[in-house]
Order: sequence, then structure tokens, then C-alpha cells
Amino acid sequence: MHCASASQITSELGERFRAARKVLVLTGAGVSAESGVPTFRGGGNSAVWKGMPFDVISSAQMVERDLPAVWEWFDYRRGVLKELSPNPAHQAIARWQNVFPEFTLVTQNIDGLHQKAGSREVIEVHGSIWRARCVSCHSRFDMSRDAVRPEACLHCADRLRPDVVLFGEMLPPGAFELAAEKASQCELCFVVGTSSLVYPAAGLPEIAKSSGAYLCEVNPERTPLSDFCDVVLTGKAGELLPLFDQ
Ligand code: BJW
Repeated sequence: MHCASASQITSELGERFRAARKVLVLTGAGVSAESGVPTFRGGGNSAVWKGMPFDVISSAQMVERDLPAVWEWFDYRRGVLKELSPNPAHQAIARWQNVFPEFTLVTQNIDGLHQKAGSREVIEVHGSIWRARCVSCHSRFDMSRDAVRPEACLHCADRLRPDVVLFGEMLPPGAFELAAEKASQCELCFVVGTSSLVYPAAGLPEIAKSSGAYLCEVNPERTPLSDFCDVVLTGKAGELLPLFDQ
């Protein structure tokens, strides 16, 4: 077990953090782990809903086959998430938007905790659990706070589905392209709490690095990206990221 300490932030990383003008942060499920949100692949592949692994229940095929079951799974998760709060990692990242002249936050998370921490512009490459989307006309409906999920599309009356990107589905138009553009322009890129297994999001750090960015991974475990990074901070995001403010 690693204890987060300011000594992990090397002098080179500290210098780059202070000097950087364009910073990009890519987050994954691990950034919300300390808020109580289960990760997908951490903890022994235990993300299962009624006997179904998450890549079965969270799949495009399941939306076709059994949309009510998909809604049951997402309604349950919204109920859990409603009670949870951002942790010091979300809060540190929200502060950084006021520190750097150009700051981009890209998240794979659908939980909305970055916004709850105060992050203003968040590129959500995998959508949001707090919206529904019409399967036909693609109208979107807010389900945040106490908004009730509409039974059907208020415009065309067709079925609604969660506005999230399931396995085998395309990312929302423009989201990845914008994230990739920002990745190609940043000087410093943090990759926080992601197993770096799910593409195309996992390709963003590669774009950043090949365009000259300094790459810093924050994760208690090693990932396929670790060897590619300039520096790896081994530990929990909620303990490590606030150390940059000191
Ligand atoms: C901590 C911590 C702490 C713990 N602090 N860290 C190229 C090669 C191979 C395959 C593909 C490819 N391109 C596309 C694919 C297919 C597929 C894919 O990548 N599959 C791989 C798994 C092999 N990709 C797709 O299907 C994507 N679509 C696509 O590419 O469209 C084009 C296309 C269409 C059709 C055919 C072909 C191409 C869509 C991917 C959508 C992913 N959706 C999900 C589910 C969302 C809905 C839901 O929530 O139910 O999104 S899957 C799931 O994984 C979720 C996450 O956003 C995503 C990433 O997971 P993440 O965030 O990395 O979490 P974990 O759990 O994996 O890792 C947590 C990490 O945190 C761990 O490392 C811990 O150690 C760490 N951690 N505590 C810091 N305190």
C-alpha cells in the first residue's frame, strides 16, 4: 500500500505543472472510487447486475433485446449516485480550471461528479447517466436532481434510452474529435483513474504524448499506459492530486 506524499511529485513534474499553459486531464472510474462509485474492472471484475456482467447489461445488444432491464440497471445506479459527493480529486481538478490559461477535462465517467465539484466544461466522451435520449429522433431529456424520467420521447413518443455510450456504440458526435484536438495541443496531460483499456478514449494520452506533451498517470495500479508515461504517481487520486496545490 502506497502512502501519498508530496515527495512523489518530482521536481520536473512540479516545474512543468507550474509552467504549463495548456493542460488536459483524462479521468476514468478510479477518480470517483473514493466517492463510493464502484469501478468497472477494479475489485476482481465484480461489476455484475442480476448475474449479468456489466459489458452484457451495458451493451447495445441489451438495449435492442431488453430496454426495460437496461433502465432498471441505470435507474438503480442513479439512485445510488444521487447520494454521493465529489471527493478531493474532483475538487482539485475543478480548481485547476482556474489555474491554467487553457484547461480541458475529458471524462469517461457518466456520474456527473466533476460537474458537482464545480468543473464547468467537461467533455463527457461516454455520455451522462443524468440524461435520456430518444432512440429515434435523439432528443435528450434531463434527469438530474429530482427530474422524473419521461416514459417516452416528448417529441416523437418513441422509446427513450440512457444517454450513455455502451459497448459497441459510437461516441457522441464531436466529443472525441474535440478531446483529440485538445490532446494534440496540450503540454501536460494527466491520466487519472482509468485502466486505459477502453478505446478510443484510451488513445487520447497517446495523441498527447506523440504531440509532445508530458504524460503523468495517477493510479494505484499499473496499466498498459504506465510504461509509456513520463511519470507515474502510484496511489489514490484523492490523496495525490491535492498535493499539487501545496
Ligand atoms: C484509482 C482509484 C483511485 C481505483 N484513484 N485510480 C481498439 C482496440 C480494441 C477494441 C476497440 C478498439 N476501439 C474500439 C474498441 C471496442 C471497444 C473497446 O475498447 N473494447 C475494449 C474493452 C477492448 N470500444 C467501444 O466499443 C467504444 N465504441 C467505439 O469504439 O465505437 C466505434 C465502434 C463501434 C462499433 C464497432 C467498432 C468500433 C465504446 C466504449 C464505451 C464504453 N462504455 C462503458 C460503459 C458505460 C455505461 C455504463 O456505465 O454502464 O464506459 S465501459 C466502461 O469502461 C465505462 C468506462 O467509461 C470505461 C472505461 O473504464 P475506466 O474508467 O478505465 O474504469 P476501470 O474500472 O476499467 O478502471 C478503473 C481504474 O481506476 C483502475 O485502473 C484502478 O486501478 C483505478 N483506481 N481506485 C485513482 N482511488
